[in-house]
Amino acid sequence: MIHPALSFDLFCRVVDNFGDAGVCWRLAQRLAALGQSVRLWIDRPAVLARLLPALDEQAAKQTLDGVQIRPWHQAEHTAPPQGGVVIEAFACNLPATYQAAMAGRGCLWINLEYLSAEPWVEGCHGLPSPQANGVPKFFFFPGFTPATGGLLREPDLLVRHEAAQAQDRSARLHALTGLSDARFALDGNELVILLFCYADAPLAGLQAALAGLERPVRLLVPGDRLPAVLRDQGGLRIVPMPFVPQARFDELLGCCDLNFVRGEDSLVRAIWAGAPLVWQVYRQAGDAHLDKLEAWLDRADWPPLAAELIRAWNRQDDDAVASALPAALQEPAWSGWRTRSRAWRAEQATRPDLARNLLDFCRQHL
Ligand code: TRH
Repeated sequence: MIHPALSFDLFCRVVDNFGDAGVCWRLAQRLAALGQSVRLWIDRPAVLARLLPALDEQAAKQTLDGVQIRPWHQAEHTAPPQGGVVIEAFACNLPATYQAAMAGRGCLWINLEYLSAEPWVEGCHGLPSPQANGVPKFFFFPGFTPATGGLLREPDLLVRHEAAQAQDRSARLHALTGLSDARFALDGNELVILLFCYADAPLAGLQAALAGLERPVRLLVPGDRLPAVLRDQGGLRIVPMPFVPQARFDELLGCCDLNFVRGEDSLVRAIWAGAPLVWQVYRQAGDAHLDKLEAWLDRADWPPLAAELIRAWNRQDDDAVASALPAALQEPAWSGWRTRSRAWRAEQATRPDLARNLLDFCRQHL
């Protein structure tokens, strides 16, 4: 059945870091790739520009990858699309004038929530949220089970990962980072690890664990500032590297044997890379993030030594990381972790992606 294209207005307010902009930009691109008309309204285009270097952060209007990108304040004087979908990402509060104008225009209002593996998400996904202005509003939750909205994934992503694996890793890293080949002259046995974490991560424990391994390690650290505690020691070589554009972040993950990731978007992308990962959950008040972590560990069903390491990483426990990381990297634990990573990726990839689910949901409710 051929469906007419829908108009989407996607609102993104950057709270901190890159995740809000990162998730919204991926969703906007996916909806556009599915043939929909998409406007992305963002309050801090400069943050998006870090992920998307082609973006002119001063422009009043520009179209990239089929998505019209606009500064948030312009929405205050813009009419919502007649019969269109308004996505309020992460409860970001729509501009009041825009929200008032939605009534009577046949709009559908979607509250896109943060990703969580907690069981209650299944009960709340797709629930209506009655509004005073009469506009139908629904909660839409990303998630890891068929009873949720799923995870963002481009249809060719896994094929791209497979194709990259067939190419020489040193050459891929060189092409990706622009750093000299010599930095990536890897011997066959070398462990390549990506480190993308928050400032409070237990890096002293990481340093001790990696420097003490028999196997040589190349630790890639993207970003502007290298944490002082990290240094070349024993078989450990640190490679500070530039932050890569988001469009190439998957390639970076695909070059690594183990990915330390954080927040929301890099977690999902590391799952699709199919290699072992250590997730640092975004801190929340009242330690709510630790419930989120446990729920995710339950769902992912990692081998016990991997789960122990991930817990230690999130407790900022240097000593525990220093002992848990070498244990998780030793055979047979390491092979078990790699096998489970591929299996979980395959299981997740059997489901439609979040953008496809969202589009179907909107067609049903408009
Ligand atoms: O930056 P984050 O910590 O974002 C967080 C989370 O989304 C969190 O849930 C949210 O509440 C908080 O922001 C406000 O981590 P995240 O989600 O992984 O986003 C990082 C983005 O940066 C992701 O899109 C990948 C991208 N990235 C690059 O494009 N290039 C790089 O070199 C690196 C390291 C990351």
